[in-house]
Amino acid sequence: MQDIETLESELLGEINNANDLDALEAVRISALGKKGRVSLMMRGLGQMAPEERQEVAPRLNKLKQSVADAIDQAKSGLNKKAMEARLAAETIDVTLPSRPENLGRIHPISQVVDEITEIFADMGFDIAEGPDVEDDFHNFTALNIPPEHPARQMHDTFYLPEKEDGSRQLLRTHTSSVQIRTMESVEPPHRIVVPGRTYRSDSDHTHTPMFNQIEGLVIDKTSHMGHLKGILKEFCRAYFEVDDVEMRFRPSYFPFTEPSAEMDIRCTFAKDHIKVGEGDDWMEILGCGMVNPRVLAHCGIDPTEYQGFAWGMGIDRIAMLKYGIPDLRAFFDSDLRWLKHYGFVPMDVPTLGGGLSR
Ligand code: 2U9
Repeated sequence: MQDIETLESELLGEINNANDLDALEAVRISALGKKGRVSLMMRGLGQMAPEERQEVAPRLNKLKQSVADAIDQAKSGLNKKAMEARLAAETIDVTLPSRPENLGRIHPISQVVDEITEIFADMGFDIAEGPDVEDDFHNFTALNIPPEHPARQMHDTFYLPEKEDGSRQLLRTHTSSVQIRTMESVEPPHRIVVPGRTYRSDSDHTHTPMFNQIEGLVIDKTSHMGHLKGILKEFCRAYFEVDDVEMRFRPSYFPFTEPSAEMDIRCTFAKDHIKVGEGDDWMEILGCGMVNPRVLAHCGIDPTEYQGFAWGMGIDRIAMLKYGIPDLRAFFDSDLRWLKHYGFVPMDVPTLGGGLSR
């Protein structure tokens, strides 16, 4: 029988020299496996005289234990080394610049919606959304547009097929139905902006059957036209990225607001885009007014306790104005060359601090 101490130092040497987990496993099998060198020596105990066995057995057990411990220790060392090598090979340098050119482009309408909602969110407004398919009550009646009202014809509504009960759903003609839904379901005060798609059966070079609007609503106990003007001025300054904008309010009529006004801003029309805040021209950008008390009553709000204002504007036109986009219909053509030219890089998220448009 081989000398136990010599075998131990041989095996510990082999364990020490195993460079990877496979080599270590081979050493383990050759030492402690069924036909391994240590196992064979243990099997030899059976042939020994009792006195000899008493002397050799504890030494063999010690050998087995020390080899098993050394293998365990080597194994955890090799595992650690393997993990370190993997971590080094798979490291991602998060400080490297991104490659936004591969991420496509943000459509100018989405960019402008992000810009406008950022401006109003910064003033403390919530963003509200609602369904494109509406019922008559939320799109018309609640907004003080009863069935025989001429505004119903003006809206050139798209209707869905008649239901069994004779009612017909429709594609919302403005996003105002979302303010109605908010007032029905949430207790006042309200301070919301509502971006969304709207639909009217109208198509020429300045109208598309689907267009985008953004509307705002403020309802509490003391809100008045002065607050409305202040909010809209701040909006124009931020959106057009100018220090000051002169505004002009002209009396107007909408069934859902009383009094109502249309707002113009001072500008000059340059060759392919406009300059806001200077010049001799005026451009209408939105309609607004104090919410008609009848509208509040339709939503279960007591008009003797609450009051407020609302405004609405078309997004497509103000996107064209800001970014010098000449043709409205190109917005909806899905032409990749157009999108590459007029679209925005995804990483340039508009923020008031970082700049809305760069
Ligand atoms: C509620 C009460 C009042 C929203 C308003 C306008 C005036 C307006 C047009 C602008 C251009 C629509 O896209 S456009 O054709 N909108 O002039 N919108 S006041 O008033 C509301 C909305 C909701 C409950």
